[in-house]
Amino acid sequence: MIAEITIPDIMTSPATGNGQVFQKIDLRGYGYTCEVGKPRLPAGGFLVAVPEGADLTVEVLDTERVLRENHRVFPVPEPVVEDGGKSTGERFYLETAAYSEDAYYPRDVASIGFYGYLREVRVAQLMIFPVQYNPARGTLIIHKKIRLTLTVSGGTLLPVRHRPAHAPSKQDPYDRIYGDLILNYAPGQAQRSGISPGLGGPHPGTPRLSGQACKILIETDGIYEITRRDLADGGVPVDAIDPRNMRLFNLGVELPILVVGEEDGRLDEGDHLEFFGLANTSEYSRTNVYWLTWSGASGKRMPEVPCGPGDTLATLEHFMESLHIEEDHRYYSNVYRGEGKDHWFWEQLIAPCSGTYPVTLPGVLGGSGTAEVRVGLRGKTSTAHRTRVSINGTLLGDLHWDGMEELERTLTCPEVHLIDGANMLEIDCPGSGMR
Ligand SMILES: [Ca+2]
Ligand SMILES: [Ca+2]
Repeated sequence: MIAEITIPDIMTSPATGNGQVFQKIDLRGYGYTCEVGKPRLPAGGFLVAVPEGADLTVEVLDTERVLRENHRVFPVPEPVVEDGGKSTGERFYLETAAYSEDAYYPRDVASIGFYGYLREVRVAQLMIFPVQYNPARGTLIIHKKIRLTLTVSGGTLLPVRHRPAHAPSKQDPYDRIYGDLILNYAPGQAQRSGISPGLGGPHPGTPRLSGQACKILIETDGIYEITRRDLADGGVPVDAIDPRNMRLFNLGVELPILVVGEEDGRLDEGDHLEFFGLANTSEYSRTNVYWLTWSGASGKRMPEVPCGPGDTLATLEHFMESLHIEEDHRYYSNVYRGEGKDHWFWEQLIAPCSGTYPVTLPGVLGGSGTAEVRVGLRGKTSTAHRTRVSINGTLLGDLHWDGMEELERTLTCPEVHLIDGANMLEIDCPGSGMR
């Protein structure tokens, strides 16, 4: 598919920061780049419908461009995040290294952003950056017209959905909305998508029939076993299906499963499938959706590895063990550079303040060994931080760090300081003033 995008005229306005004069550059209908401290330039997002499992690539064929000199573009300000994770303002910040580079930013005029769903239509985001800026030379390239080619490769992981009887077949009331939002939308396209609407039951773990697939809803991490009876109760035609063809999907990606008793091609009493499921971690729901299908090709399976103890191994007297302790009580939607990062936190500590966390360690040897204590912290202000980590009153580390970044630090702890049973970990924030 070839697309031609005409860019409206840019608008510039003066702005000051740290006593210096900059220009803000705006384009009607466009947003902005969002890398804090780097030049703030117009960015546009367009949605392109793509089949299930397909990738979209973009190549710029040519552009009509003009060059402008003597510009100093205003940088993306740093958000100020206050209690509760809400952004309450912004402050000027300029990344000196980015502003001394002799290269155009953003590097590409077009790129592919996220993949997602607009109700039943799978879409990819086409990102357009019509203005590029070379900070070292102060030059702008303004692309007035951009011709590009979009290529779709791969596709259709999930089977085409069998529409339920009540669904309208001709006029989709959302067609007009899709048409406004999706570059290549053709009426009726939503019906050809492989995604089924929400036919699942309200009870987590209960599979429900939906055409040639059933939906499995889970709320906690763990290994799940689904028996022939569970599937029959959910309406799956257990006598008619070949368990070798069972496939499990999450977010359009097939996951390996274990199907016990599938070799004979029949799903008998006692046969079952197992998979490792993860809960959803968003602010809105713990429920994650897994799709089970059973038509077409054979599915991905977990490899089996023989791991008998053998007869040459000595009996272990002690061994290393890891314990992961994490509680998620507070959700912050606005986490600095938070894309793909943990938004759930145990507790907020505002200096001067300290928190204590009971830790049960079963079977501590109490010898001359060394344990590792790894702590994960996240700065909430752009100031300096000081954090002291102790266990059972023994100081393990005095950490000095800066900004709103994540900090993961591994500290060593002589085993003699650990107790077989109840231990107390302390995180102390005396305040940066003591630094
Ligand atoms: Ca069987
Ligand atoms: Ca967490």
